[in-house]
Amino acid sequence: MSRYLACGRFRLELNRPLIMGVVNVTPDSFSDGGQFNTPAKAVDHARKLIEEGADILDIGGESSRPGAQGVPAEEELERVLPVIRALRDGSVPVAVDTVKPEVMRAAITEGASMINDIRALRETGALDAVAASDAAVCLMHMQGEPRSMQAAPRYHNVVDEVKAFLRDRAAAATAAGLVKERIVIDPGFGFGKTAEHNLDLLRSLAEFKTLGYPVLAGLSRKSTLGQITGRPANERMPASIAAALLAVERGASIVRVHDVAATRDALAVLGALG
Ligand code: HH2
Repeated sequence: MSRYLACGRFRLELNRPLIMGVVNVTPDSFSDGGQFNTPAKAVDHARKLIEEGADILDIGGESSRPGAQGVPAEEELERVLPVIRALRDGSVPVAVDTVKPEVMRAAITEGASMINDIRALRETGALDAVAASDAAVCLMHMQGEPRSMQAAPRYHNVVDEVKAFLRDRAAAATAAGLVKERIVIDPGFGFGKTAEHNLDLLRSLAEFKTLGYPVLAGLSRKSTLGQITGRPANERMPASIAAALLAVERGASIVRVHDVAATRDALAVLGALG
């Protein structure tokens, strides 16, 4: 595995776990209830996350929560472009959470350094949109589509199937011209998976590293943590910290989280053990 991630003008060393801070510019995200649904509020929130120690910001203009409806590209761009422009000259790379090639292209042109795609560049034109740039990409596994993915998730062997999918998508990305140093893989916790599937993936997370790419884990505030603790999304911070630590212990290079300051402290304790 490469020791760094090539991410636009940034080179992120992977000798310690990195924190990706979530900034949803959406009215309907499950996790933060549309609190940052104007560009100005999202930018303020992003700056706070940088102060708290975020290594990457993940800007999302379309909710992918179970049951979510898609938004047109123009609306997504109206949400994310002002945020990218306000943050692009800052100290940390800006990732954009999108599945649409036209949003990817515009986001990269406006200064995004990474594309975070829950469809792993399967949309027609998405591979080319990223390959034509120097942006990094996160390839995530999802069974089905957000609208219906939680209806009846089914696998013979969730770990093997998700691994095979990510191996194929990484091969497609390298065939399209991306060097390995630009690619991150993600098993996609909660995307067409039951709580048991998610726990199987977390237990076996170390196996994903054998594919040769840094692994990103996004468990923050997710419903599996709600099922375990009985708590609503806004009370899942302690469970999210535990999940982030367990993911890093199992080899995750990047954790995608809402609570950056608390995650930073928890990872500092883990790091102190050496
Ligand atoms: N999870 C969410 C969105 N994007 N991207 C990656 N790579 N991995 C994830 O696990 C992941 C993701 C869902 O969380 P959130 O952004 O808080 O909610 P919403 O989809 O409602 O915006």
